[in-house]
Amino acid sequence: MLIFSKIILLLLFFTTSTLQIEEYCEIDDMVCKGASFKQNYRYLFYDVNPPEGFNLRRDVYMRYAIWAHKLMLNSRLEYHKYVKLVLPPWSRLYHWRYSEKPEFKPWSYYFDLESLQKFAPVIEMYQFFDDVKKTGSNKVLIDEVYILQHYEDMFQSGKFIEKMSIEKCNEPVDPNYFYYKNITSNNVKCLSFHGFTDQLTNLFETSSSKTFLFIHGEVVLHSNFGDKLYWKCRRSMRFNKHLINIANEFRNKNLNSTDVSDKTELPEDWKEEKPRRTALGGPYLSVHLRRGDFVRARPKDTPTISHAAKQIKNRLIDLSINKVFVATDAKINEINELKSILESDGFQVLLYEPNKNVLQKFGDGGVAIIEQIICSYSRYFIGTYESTFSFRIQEEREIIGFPVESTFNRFCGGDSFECEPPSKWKIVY
Ligand code: GFB
Repeated sequence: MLIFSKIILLLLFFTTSTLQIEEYCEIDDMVCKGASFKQNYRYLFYDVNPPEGFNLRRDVYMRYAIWAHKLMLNSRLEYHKYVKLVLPPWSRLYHWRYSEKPEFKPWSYYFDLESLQKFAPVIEMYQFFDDVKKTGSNKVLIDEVYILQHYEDMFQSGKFIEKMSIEKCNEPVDPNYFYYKNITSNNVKCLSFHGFTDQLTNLFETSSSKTFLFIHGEVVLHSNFGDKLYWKCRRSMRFNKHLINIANEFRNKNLNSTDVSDKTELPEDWKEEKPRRTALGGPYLSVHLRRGDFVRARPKDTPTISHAAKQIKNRLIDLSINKVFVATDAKINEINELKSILESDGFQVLLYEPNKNVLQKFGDGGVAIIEQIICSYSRYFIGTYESTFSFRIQEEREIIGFPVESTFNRFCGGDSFECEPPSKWKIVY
């Protein structure tokens, strides 16, 4: 706005107890003064509703990573471009039963951090703390905390109108964040929100604060869902190389599957990647058979073990394949039941069983990723309806370049063999 044209925005150098005026930017000239300016980043934090699982969190990451990517490239003002998105560590996830050490796992345990950084200006939480320690403190007082919440009447009008406003909090305010005792704030507001990440840009660009935290980050929707930028960000989410190697070894040893024979080689650099449909996949069927809370919460869409076995058998016969790889959170007795039905019909059933080292180092999250990778390279995939675990496998298969028909398939619940097909989130640009 014009009224701002004479305002000098002060860049505030972050310390926990005091705020020092270090450098400034003139909005008129769009320039920043101060030799070490580039080192003085503004930090964005986000967190996700605690019960949400690993694979929804991966999607929420993309919303903020794309936003940070755009701030870095497109901001009106030079100083808005010096932004860092701080990755919330993986801790105390509801579904991860294996006692995880360290408790706050950095993203590099699961993803290739360098690859993420080629798309978005991300840093790990411990790297942020390293910056904080340089100020002589280990306490963090976040300048602006927004607890995002849905409008109570959001779905009543039937119209999608983007809006946001500071309102009364719907939930009690928790004074600590990310389960850390040394991160807090004196400036916490509840932000009722309806819309996409880009709507947050105004909030960021009209403030001189150095640190921002968005709690319930999942309330904000993708501004770029399904477009070229979306897929660029998704491609940047390559897994930790160690996990890829474990999955590849398993494919090679047990499934006669290699990238060369499966036509699934991906270039080292994903930046110029284009959509493709050339992958063949290894000579096995893969399935993601979600059990756990789905059995209770979604009985209509979740098959019994014997009905899942029938669907697997039919597909193996159609494909003239005799091996199935099963990714599942099923109980051991359910796995045994599935195996015994299929094996008695002469089919080979494979599951990934981690050794102690893998489990200790990467925990349940690492095991889940290894299974997801193995599913991503099969000739044909069947997933579980509306499971984000299955969605992420489907995205991976889109990136690798499989024919659409080999990817967007699901188990039917009840005793039916025909059911509503899954949404097809294809790469179409
Ligand atoms: O990733 P996720 O949230 O997908 O699944 P949904 C939750 C967790 O369950 C994963 C484990 O992070 C894994 O730890 N898990 C699920 C599996 N399937 C498998 C599997 O095939 N193999 C292995 N190793 N682990 C959401 C839940 O689950 O569904 C929400 O997070 C809610 O809390 C919602 O219940 C309905 O989208 O399947």
